Amino acid sequence: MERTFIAIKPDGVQRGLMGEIIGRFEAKGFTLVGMKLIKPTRELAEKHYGVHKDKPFFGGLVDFITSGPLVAMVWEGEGVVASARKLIGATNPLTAEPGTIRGDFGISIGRNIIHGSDAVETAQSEIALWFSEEELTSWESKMKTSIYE
Ligand code: DAT
Ligand code: MG
Repeated sequence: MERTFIAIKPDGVQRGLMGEIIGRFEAKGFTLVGMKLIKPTRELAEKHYGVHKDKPFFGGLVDFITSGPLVAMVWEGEGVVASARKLIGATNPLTAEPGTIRGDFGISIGRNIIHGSDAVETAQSEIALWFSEEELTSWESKMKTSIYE
């Protein structure tokens, strides 16, 4: 089954949006298979955002993501990578559609509340970066037959 890496960034934690965000993924029908509250090291943050290392916003992005605790999660389900990106919304919260997490709760691109992997391969490397195998738990929801045809 497909998995994706989701992080509620320090702004989402500070603003008390953890329950709201986790609730949206639960209500959609996806399964939480790993979760931890951590203040990432600079090394971890720089690896996570390595693809952006030459961008002008990279320093500020790493400063921000290491500024406080974030909620790192792995969610599982059919098509979860692309679906999570839709639940999250466009990168800039000001133009993200209402109904999406960023569209409903944010204004600034540098305070866009949540991260989600952008492709299946990215998800696999991000999950391996943030979680050990022992931190992930496979389980089957008893609602499975009501969620999947
Ligand atoms: P996404 O998080 O939607 O995958 P991204 O990978 O292009 O977006 O960028 C990673 C994060 O970097 C993004 O969530 C917020 C920040 N960011 C992107 N573009 C930015 C910009 N122009 N100015 C400031 N921060 C930016
Ligand atoms: Mg991205």
